[in-house]
Amino acid sequence: MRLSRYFLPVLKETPAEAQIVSHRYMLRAGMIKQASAGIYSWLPLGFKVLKNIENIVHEEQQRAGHIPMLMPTLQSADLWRESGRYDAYGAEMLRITDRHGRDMLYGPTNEELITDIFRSNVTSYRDLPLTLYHIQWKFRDEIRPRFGVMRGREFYMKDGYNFDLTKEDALHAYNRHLVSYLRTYERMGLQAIPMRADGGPIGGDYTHEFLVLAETGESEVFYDSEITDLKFGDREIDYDSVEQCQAVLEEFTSRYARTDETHDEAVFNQVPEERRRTARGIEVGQIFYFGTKYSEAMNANVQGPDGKPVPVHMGSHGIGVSRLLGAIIEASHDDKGIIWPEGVTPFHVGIVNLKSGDAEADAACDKLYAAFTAIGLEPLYDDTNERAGGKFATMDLIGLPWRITVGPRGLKNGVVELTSRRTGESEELPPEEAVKRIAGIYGKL
Ligand code: P5A
Repeated sequence: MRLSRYFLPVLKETPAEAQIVSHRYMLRAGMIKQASAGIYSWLPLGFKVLKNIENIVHEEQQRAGHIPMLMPTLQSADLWRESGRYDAYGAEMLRITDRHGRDMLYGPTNEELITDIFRSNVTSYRDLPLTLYHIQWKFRDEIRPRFGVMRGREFYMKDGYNFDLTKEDALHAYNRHLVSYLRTYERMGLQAIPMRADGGPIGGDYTHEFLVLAETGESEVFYDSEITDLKFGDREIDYDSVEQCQAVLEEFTSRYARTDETHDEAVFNQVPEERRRTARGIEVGQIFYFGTKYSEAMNANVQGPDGKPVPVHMGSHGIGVSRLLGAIIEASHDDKGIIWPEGVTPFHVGIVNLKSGDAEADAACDKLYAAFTAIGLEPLYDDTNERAGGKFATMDLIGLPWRITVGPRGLKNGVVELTSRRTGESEELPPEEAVKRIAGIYGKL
């Protein structure tokens, strides 16, 4: 993409309404614009990152064997009356009446709708196990929407639902989700720690939240510092293996790690004092096992092996896709702007032309642009007439992990400058070498 043809409305001023760094940078980098309280338009740069995050979530869900689909945002109130949550959900639910006077709602989550799909189509235990998921907008009329996309009213969530014959099978589905979430967050450059939490309006008392440690996080958390040394890494896992998934769950949940909802001072005090930590965290996901809560209320039975109807065991599993943009920025920025991890960056590399209009500089930039495009990498090429300082400031703000600076002086010596956004270190090298280096970083050699 050439910057002269793009829509990147960066702001020079720091918006007064933004209290935390991720919100400030998302506004300044022209990623989002508030449409009304807690509701945002996703401008091109923000939309690109949102889609990158969504793609990682899709890939990891399908790697774990979960099946993608799409349910609507608007739901009928009747299903929620069956489960008893229409009244229980309270003021957070946005209720709508259609022209026929029918009660509708903008879905805050989808347990009822998916259970209805299941009971209408699945009748035998032979069709289990089954895990369906979608990535769709949700609405929760939060009393205090704040921090931009972190606590929105309209937000984007991946929500998945497992259906199993027995509790044991459903717990395997739970473990499988835990494993796939660890992989998912690490691919985004995040450490998200599973912590025992509370079921809230979703239900069930077996649930973990995934938290990214950050001072600006809304949750208070208590943990054994050893847990921060754990990495999932690039280990191969067989998602059908009960033992393998169980082993990962045990490895990642055996140390003390809880949110304030389930915190137990007496148990915490058994952790050696030097390892006890109290901190704040951003909740980027949550997994639940709630057994037959919805299947019993809504008659979602299958015929078991003995021919008798049995209610299915269920769980639901959510990832805060839009919140993740904020969480990643909170975890990865400096005083100049965002520093995107390679896994989610909106463009793979920035090209800064120090002298647009200079025939040699223009030709060198065009050549770099074509070389990256040919290997499937997407550059953002600043071909504008802005002065060098302004171009660098914009590149630093929007946080592309790598920048190539092209100017007549370097070109005379046959070199361009390659700069890492994270370390700030620069190196002069021939343009072909710079392309190779970037190609290697993104696994395109
Ligand atoms: C699990 C999937 C559920 O709703 N039902 C379907 C279950 N869980 S949850 O924990 O309530 O939400 C899942 C994740 O969504 C994100 N999230 C939000 N993101 C932005 N703004 C909000 N107001 C908001 N509320 C929830 C969180 O990341 C949460 O973990």
